[in-house]
Amino acid sequence: MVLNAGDKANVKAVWNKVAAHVEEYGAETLERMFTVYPQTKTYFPHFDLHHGSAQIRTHGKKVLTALGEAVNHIDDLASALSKLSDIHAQTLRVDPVNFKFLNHCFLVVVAIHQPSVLTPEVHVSLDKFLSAVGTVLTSKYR
Ligand code: HNI
Repeated sequence: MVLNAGDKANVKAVWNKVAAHVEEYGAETLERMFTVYPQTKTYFPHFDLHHGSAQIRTHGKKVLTALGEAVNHIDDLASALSKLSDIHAQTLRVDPVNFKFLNHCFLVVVAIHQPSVLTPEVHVSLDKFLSAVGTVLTSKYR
């Protein structure tokens, strides 16, 4: 998934709106994922998954902060995400299909909270970026 210059600018524009809300949007993304794709809950047996859970908020913030780091290193996602890629492939062993579910839920959250920023063109660019992140995070499975 090749991000062109326009895609990169679009993703940065989205992140200007998301950056101030990483905990809120991150938690909502996870809650949506756990509700819509309940099989994703199996990776979090040690979490309190109720609405408003402190663990979900903390984890949501971690996930979106990592995505923000990826935006900051959008020209070199493989290096920026190398450590996280190791963790997801070797320790957590999250089935790659789940990255599509998380990405979709995040797109829904952006659409709800920042409708004006999510033009069709920006939607495509954000989708490409999230796919690229998912590809890197699932690149070290063996
Ligand atoms: Ni993910 C831990 C980022 C997708 C299940 N994940 C993390 C951490 C970050 C992170 C950051 C904390 C790592 C550490 O402790 O150093 N995860 C991301 C990103 C994506 C992603 C950026 C995709 C955009 N993770 C997923 C998916 C699942 C997932 C799709 C499963 C459905 N992640 C986990 C689990 C942990 C985790 C499980 C460990 C949580 C804990 O605290 O025990």
